[in-house]
Formats: sequence, C-alpha cells, structure tokens
Amino acid sequence: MTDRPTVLSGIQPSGDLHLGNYLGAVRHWVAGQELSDSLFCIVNLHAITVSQPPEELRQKTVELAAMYMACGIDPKTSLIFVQSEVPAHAELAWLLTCMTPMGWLERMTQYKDKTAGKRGERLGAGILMYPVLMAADILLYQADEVPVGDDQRQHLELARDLAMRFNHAFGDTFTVPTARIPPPEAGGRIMSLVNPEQKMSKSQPEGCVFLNDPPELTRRKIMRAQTDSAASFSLAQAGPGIRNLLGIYSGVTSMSFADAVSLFEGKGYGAIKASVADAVVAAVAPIQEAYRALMAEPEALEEMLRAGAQRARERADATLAVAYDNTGLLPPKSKWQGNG
Ligand code: AQP
Repeated sequence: MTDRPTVLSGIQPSGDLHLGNYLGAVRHWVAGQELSDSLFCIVNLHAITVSQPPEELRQKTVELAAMYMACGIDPKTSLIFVQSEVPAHAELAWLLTCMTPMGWLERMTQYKDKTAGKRGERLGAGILMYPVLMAADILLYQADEVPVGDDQRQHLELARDLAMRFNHAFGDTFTVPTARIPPPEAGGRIMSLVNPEQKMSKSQPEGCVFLNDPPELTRRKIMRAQTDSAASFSLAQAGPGIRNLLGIYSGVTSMSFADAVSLFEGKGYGAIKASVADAVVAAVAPIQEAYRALMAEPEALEEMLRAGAQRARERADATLAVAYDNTGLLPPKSKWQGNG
C-alpha cells in the first residue's frame, strides 16, 4: 500500500492529441506522476459513443499510447492501459447506471451541446450515458484525484455525487474523487484559434494545433489565429484570442502567465504570434521525435499495454467484487472460477 494519492485520467482515441489535451491534461499528468500512484487510461469505450471506423480506432488506440509516452508518461512509474481491456469498467458502469437519475444526465452541458439540433433517432444512447462510464473509470481505482481540463468539471461532479450516493445506499465502497483542474490561464481551457469563444477541440481542426502537425502547419495556424485589431498588445484591452495565445505560450515554455504578459506588453501582434509559434514548434519537436521512435517498435508498445491491462484488471476486479457484494449481487465470475 502507498500513502501517495491515486491519480487517474484518460483521453479518447478518437483523433490526434492537440494542444488543449496536452496543456489542459497530459502535461500535468507528467508533472505529477512521480508523486502519485498514477493510472492513465486510453478510453476507447468512450470513443465509440460516436461511430468510429474499426481499423482506425485500433490504430488510434496504439498511437495514443505512444503519444502518452512521448509526452513523458513513464510506464515504469505510471500505469498505462486501454479501457476495453478491463471488463470491470463496463460492469461497474451498469451498477452506477441503475442508480443515476436520468435528469442528472440530461442536464449535462456536454450532452446538451453535442445533441443540440440533432434528432434522437440518429444518436446512440451512449452520448447520454458516457458520464456514468467515466464515473466507473474513476471509482474502480479508488482515485483520489482526477487531473482534467475545465470542460470535464461537471462530469467530475457527477462522479463524486455517484460515489456518495452509492456509499450512502450500500455502505462505504468508493473513494470520493477530487477534480484537479488547472486555472484557465494555466491551460485549463485552451481556446480555438479560429474562434476563441469556443474551446480548442479536435472536431474543429482548423482552430486546433495537433501535437503531430508539421512545424509549417503549426506556424500557419498560429499566425492566422483570431486576435484583436489593435496595433500592439496591452493586457487591459486584450480580447480572448490574444489571451489564449499567451496562455499557450506560458504553457509550452512553463513561464508564468504574468511573466508572458510582461514580456509581450506593447509588442505588435505579428511578432507575438511568431514567438508563440516558435515556442510551440520547439516544445512539440522532442515529443514528435519520441513518438516516431515509439511507433517504430509496435511490439514493445503492445507488450507495455498488455502488462498495463493485467495490472489494471487486478485492481479494478478487487473494487468490483466489493461493489457487487455490497449491492447484493453474487460475486463476479472470476471469483467463482477461483473457488472452483
Ligand atoms: N481545449 C481544451 N483545453 C484544456 N483541456 C482540454 N481537454 C480537451 N480539450 C481541452 C482535456 O483533454 C482531456 C481529454 O479529453 P477528451 O478525451 O474528452 O478529449 P476530447 O474532449 O475528445 O477533446 P476534444 O478535442 O474536445 O473532442 P471533441 O471534439 O470530440 O469534443 C480532458 O482532460 C479534457 O478536459
């Protein structure tokens, strides 16, 4: 047993990692991994809430594992695994589903955003239910802390509420997790480069810098970022676009936001964008190099994921057995097999 906090987080393999994912989540995972008992999941069951071409999903799953490591997650320190390799996620999700009021899910902002203007017949029910699966992901490992971007705040509240509801109904079973969300200027909410009122998101690729974008594409996207019409930067008059660029600069250079503001105060917007582009290109270059090296050895990646899944299964099954028992379900199958 360890007295370090258990930390769990994950990303969907539904596309490529972008600066929002990196600055809002992965960078903080890397910074904290030595101090915690860390688990980082590739949440492929979440990815299938929208249709994914099977071959692409398989490929993106392995690519995301390589990207976690290229960004600095060390599998000797942290546990990296694929969600679908641990059946307990889906099993606990059902227990929690049965005790989740529908209204809680229908009130989720992301649910409302993702379904706005779409007819129910064309949407899978996973789009409503996935926050419950996310709660299961977290509660299975008795996570103390969940480092995520600001967009996940409401889902984390749901995970906390479900843990408390379950504990109240069936006795102490789950740790009530705490969200660890960086402030917006420290990467908690990186905004789209083309529309700084919206978060940077892979579904809007033109406003998004992917960690694997070639340097010239990264520069072009940043130089075209929407900012103010003023000739030079002053924080007092700055709109969300230039603030976002300074947040990105501060994130990739590890300079404080206040120091980045002092550095650029009074400078022209073109020069600021060029500096931000240089800083991003310099920060992602070693990640891209490490990623290529890892992808050149697919057997090693597969072995790492296989070992990670084995360790994750052991931990998850132990929690699931207690949750089944407390609920009045017969022990999970593995326990019968163990006795037989
Ligand atoms: N713009 C962002 N700023 C800060 N953090 C962000 N995260 C995502 N976007 C930003 C954080 O990244 C982690 C992974 O979340 P995810 O797997 O849910 O990624 P996502 O939501 O699929 O990313 P997108 O690009 O936003 O997807 P779409 O376009 O499908 O909606 C989380 O910790 C999240 O907070």
